[in-house]
Amino acid sequence: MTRLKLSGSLRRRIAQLKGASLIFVGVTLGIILSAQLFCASLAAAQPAVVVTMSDAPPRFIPDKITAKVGQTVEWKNTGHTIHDVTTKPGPIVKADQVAVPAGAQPFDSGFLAPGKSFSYTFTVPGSYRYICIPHQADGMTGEVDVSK
Ligand SMILES: [Cu+2]
Repeated sequence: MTRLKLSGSLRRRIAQLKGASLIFVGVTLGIILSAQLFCASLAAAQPAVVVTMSDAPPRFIPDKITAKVGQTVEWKNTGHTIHDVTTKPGPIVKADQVAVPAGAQPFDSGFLAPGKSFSYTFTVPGSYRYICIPHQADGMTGEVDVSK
């Protein structure tokens, strides 16, 4: 095996290149890691499921979804009229039209103007049935089945 005889200046240049490439690798890894962390935080902030609220016909799309405990569902009013999401029985909402599992608090978005949205994070597993108050007579109802 023969070894190349390198001059001192060439050795120093190679050492400099090695140092520079190590810095490059370090910076590249740093960029990749921070991009991954950024994506992970985006994923955590994004709802598990998005349900749109449409006008014609008045519907929740999709009207039946599943979610895991801790996940957030977002309802978006993509229509041109007011919609709402409620699991709360009241003067207008009959008790048998809505349901939440034992131990869960009913929720109500209030009236959502076009373009507005409502998010709810499910913490109790079970079956949730909700309606849109202005369009309950039109069959605008939905269901979320939440598993552990
Ligand atoms: Cu509606």
